[in-house]
Amino acid sequence: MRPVEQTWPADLARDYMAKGYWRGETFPALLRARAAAHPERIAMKGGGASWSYGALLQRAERFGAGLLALGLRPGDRVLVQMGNVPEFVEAVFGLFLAGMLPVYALPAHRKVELSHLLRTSEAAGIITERKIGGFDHAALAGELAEELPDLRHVVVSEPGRAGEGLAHVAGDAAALPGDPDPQAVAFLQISGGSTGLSKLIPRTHDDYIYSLRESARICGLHGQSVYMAVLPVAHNFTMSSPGWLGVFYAGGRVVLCPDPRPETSFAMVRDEGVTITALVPPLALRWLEAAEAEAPELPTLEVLQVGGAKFLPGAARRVRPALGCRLQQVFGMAEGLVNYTRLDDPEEVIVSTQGRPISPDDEIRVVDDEDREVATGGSGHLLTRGPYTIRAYHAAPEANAKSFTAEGFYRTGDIVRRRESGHLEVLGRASDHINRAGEKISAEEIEDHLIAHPDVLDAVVVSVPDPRHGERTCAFVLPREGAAPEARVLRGFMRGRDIAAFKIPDEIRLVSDLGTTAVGKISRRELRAQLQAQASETEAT
Ligand code: OOB
Repeated sequence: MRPVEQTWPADLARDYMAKGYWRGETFPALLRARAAAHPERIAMKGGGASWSYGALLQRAERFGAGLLALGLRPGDRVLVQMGNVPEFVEAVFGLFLAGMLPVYALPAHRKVELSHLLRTSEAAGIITERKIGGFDHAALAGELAEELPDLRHVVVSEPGRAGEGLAHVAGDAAALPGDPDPQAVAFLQISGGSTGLSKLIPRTHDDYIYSLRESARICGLHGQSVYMAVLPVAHNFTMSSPGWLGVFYAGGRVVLCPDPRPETSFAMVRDEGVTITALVPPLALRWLEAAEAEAPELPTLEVLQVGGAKFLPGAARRVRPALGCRLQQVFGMAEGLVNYTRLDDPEEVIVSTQGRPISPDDEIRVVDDEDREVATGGSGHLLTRGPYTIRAYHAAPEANAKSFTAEGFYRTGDIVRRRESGHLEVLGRASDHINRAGEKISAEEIEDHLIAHPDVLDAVVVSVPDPRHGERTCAFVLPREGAAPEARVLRGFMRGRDIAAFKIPDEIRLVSDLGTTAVGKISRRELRAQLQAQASETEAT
């Protein structure tokens, strides 16, 4: 079995320790410390269950020991595929306590993605729910176990008993191993690419706990914070920015929201006294629309985090008036680097940037196509390295050669502009510019103008090959409920916004749906690729 490693150069590792970033904390020690300090405090509620820190530790120990009793060994990789249920957290901490490495899959993953993740990680086990959203995951796991010789154990969380789904896997906590090496890999996260097959991201105890400890501080978390998990709990944003792990770090409470619709979420915010939650932009737009219609009373909600994809300034400005809370933009990646707008940043910075890095030692380079540094204020490719950004994917030499520079910088694939203050604006992906007769147009800039129109809920702009301009712009527009703005009207509206004429879309198509990706966010890169193909196809016929 190939070892899972993640190493930083020795001198940097020493520096990160000396600066107090890496403190030798580990996940087993973290949960034990919280359970010792606040045994009775509620750590998590969801699916009818309510667990104190003491109860969570006890369950995780019993489950982890149960995995050892089944024959799994410390060092084994175990894929976890579950919805937003408390058993997910029990399983993950059970694995940590047993010295095993969780491999995080999303509920939407099916055979192709799962078998890729299982093979690449050489996973010895899979933990899943019998059914998620009607799909039979137990049957699929069984099928995969027949095909993959490494996959020897299938553990199925049984439905119908609040928080008791994993109770049948139990062992004696005395069998658990000692604390792991803080610089060892704790788990494998998956890369956010919404197309193709994900790469595996090995994160260590030290590096990940540094990022979530600082995230908790930046987000102002404390023992009374109540975080509502709406997005999938296995996604890096929900897990550690500050996510449920950051909340546990701070000794607060996590509540799991069963479905992301505004009605359900608003009721949960009220019932549970939620202080902070995190959304992707399309969901944030739905919340804004609902809140503007019904003006819900959400007095406990202090912070709404929005991230994962670009949240356009026009929408960002509506958060405080509609929801009565502060907005925090989060621009992160499972590979490491996370940027936050700070809670006390000026409004203009909060609505129009995607924040600045967590760490003073997050090195940021903005470069042109030839890797030459671009002056502050100019736009370019974002490269980064630092105390919690990986140096390599697991078992992916080709991807590593493409994704990391010789000096160990990660090529994020994002085009950004860096301000004097260090705040970053995400302008798009490397291929999201439209080059119209030599004029570069940022798709997002045009989308931002379009969504400023009261009849437009969302918009995606792509380039289409054009005989005259090389490329021209095509805008797919999702109108608000009941609206059907005419192209002529939208063009007139955009002209009224004092922008260069070449930025007015050449073509505007109204659509009833813009589609979503596996994590439930609209990945604009993926969408543009799809819509671009569609637009070019209809062009050809
Ligand atoms: C988060 O992580 P991933 O790994 O699913 O996706 C990372 C990519 C980034 O490279 C960027 O292209 C995009 O998602 N992205 C954003 C963004 N946040 C992420 N693009 C524009 N604006 C933003 N605010 O998506 C993720 C991980 C941790 C925290 C938050 C998000």
